[in-house]
Order: sequence, then C-alpha cells, then structure tokens
Amino acid sequence: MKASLALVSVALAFVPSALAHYRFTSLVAGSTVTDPYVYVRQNTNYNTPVTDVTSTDLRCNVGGLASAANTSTYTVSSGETVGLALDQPIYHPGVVNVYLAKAPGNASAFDGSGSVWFKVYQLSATVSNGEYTWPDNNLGQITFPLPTALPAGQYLLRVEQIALHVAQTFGGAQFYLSCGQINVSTGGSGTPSPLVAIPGVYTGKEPGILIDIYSTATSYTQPGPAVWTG
Ligand SMILES: *[C@@H]1O[C@H](CO)[C@@H](O)[C@H](O)[C@H]1NC(C)=O
Ligand SMILES: *[C@@H]1O[C@H](CO)[C@@H](O)[C@H](O)[C@H]1NC(C)=O
Ligand SMILES: *[C@@H]1O[C@H](CO)[C@@H](O)[C@H](O)[C@H]1NC(C)=O
Ligand SMILES: [Cu+2]
Repeated sequence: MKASLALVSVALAFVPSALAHYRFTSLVAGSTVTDPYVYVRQNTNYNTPVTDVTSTDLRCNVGGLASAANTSTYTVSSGETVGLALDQPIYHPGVVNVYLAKAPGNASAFDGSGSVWFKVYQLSATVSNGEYTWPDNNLGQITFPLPTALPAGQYLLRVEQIALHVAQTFGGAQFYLSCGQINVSTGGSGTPSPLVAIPGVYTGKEPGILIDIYSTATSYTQPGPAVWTG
C-alpha cells in the first residue's frame, strides 16, 4: 500500500497544474493573504472534492474538524473584506457560497455542529441565450465585505465552490471547500439568519446541484439559504 501510494504521489507531481484540482488554502483579510493552513483548517484529502452532502466532511472538508486546534484565528473588524485564497484558480464551472458560524468560545475549539451557519456571500450563475455563465471561472480568491451588523466574536468562515461539470447525476457535484477562523474584534448588533446545519443544508437534489449544465439553460437557482446582509 505504501509503495503504491508513493507512486501515486510521484505521478501527481507530473500532472500539469491545469489538470489538478484546486484548494482553498489561505485566509485573506484586507490586502493581506496569509500563509497556507495557518488560519485555514488543513484537510487531509489533498485536493479531492467532497461529493456526499450528508457527510460531516461537507462542514470543513476531510480532516477539517481534527485540525481545528492546530489552526490560528485571525482578528478582523466587521465591514472588513475577508475571504479565502486558492492554491490555483478555480477552473471547473460552478458557483460559490460563503457561510459563517459563530463559535460559543474559541473558533479553534468549535466543531460547527448544529443549526449555526448563515450565508454571507454568493456567486451565482447567470443565463443568457440558453447558456450559463459561471461567475467564479479563473478566480484565485473569494473575498467579500463582512456585514457591518455582524456581532463581535469568533467565527468559522466556510467557503465552498460547487463544481457542476459532472453534476447531471446524483452525487456528481463536487464541493471544494475549507474553513478559516476569524475573530471579529469590533462588531455590530445584527441577528444573522436564516441559520442552517452543515451537513443538512443540501439534499443533493436541488436544481442548482443536480443539473446538466450542457443542456439548454433557462434559469439557475442558487443552492442554500438567502444571504444575510446585516
Ligand atoms: C500545524 O499547522 C502547521 C502550519 O501552521 C503545520 O506546519 C503543521 O504540520 C501542523 N501540525 C499538525 C500536527 O497538523
Ligand atoms: C480560548 O483560548 C484561550 C487560549 O488558549 C483560553 O485562555 C480561553 O480560556 C479560551 N476561551 C474559551 C471561551 O474557551
Ligand atoms: C479577538 O479580538 C479581541 C478584541 O480585539 C482580542 O481581545 C482577543 O484577544 C482576540 N482573540 C483572538 C483569539 O485573537
Ligand atoms: Cu477537478
């Protein structure tokens, strides 16, 4: 087993980067791009996407709960632009959702369980002349301004890109995702809603997840709850 794993690693090293998948590795705050996996929970499945929407791995990726304590928390202010950067630009057609969950204590001790997640940002597809346009094509990072009404405290910042190139069969959509850890030092007094659980938020049968993107497009329905704008 060890030998064959090593051979796979060697083979992967020679795959042109355009053919490898991509990972969300680094927290972005303002104009600062932090080092990989310092403020982002490190996953253990390299760049393999999650495809089972009922798995706990959908929350912070495979290994993302176990690496919590080894992940630092970055202090930001509400209203600041934050997000996650990738190791290489997104190239599978798809859409993006960003969720936050407030930790009861330290973000590094939070497993993100329960109905605690709310959506703060999304990039959805547009349709024109029967064709989809994918908003995230070639992006190297996903960033957005934190709502100014966001209360102070520590949060998990979860970015997912749902790649839809083989999503015409159930379980075909690929979820590329990571969780960062942020500490909102000066916040507002809003009440984020609606709150959802991850896993739980998706069935995998949503029209924006189980979809043949190569057929004639009429509309696109973004998966997940409405964005909380504060
Ligand atoms: C902890 O994270 C650092 C990067 O911040 C990494 O170099 C190190 O390997 C990690 N340790 C464990 C046990 O995962
Ligand atoms: C958060 O972590 C710090 C440093 O490890 C610790 O002193 C503090 O008690 C923790 N706070 C909570 C609410 O767990
Ligand atoms: C979070 O921010 C507050 C306010 O600036 C600060 O007192 C606290 O030490 C920070 N916590 C962490 C874990 O960075
Ligand atoms: Cu891929």
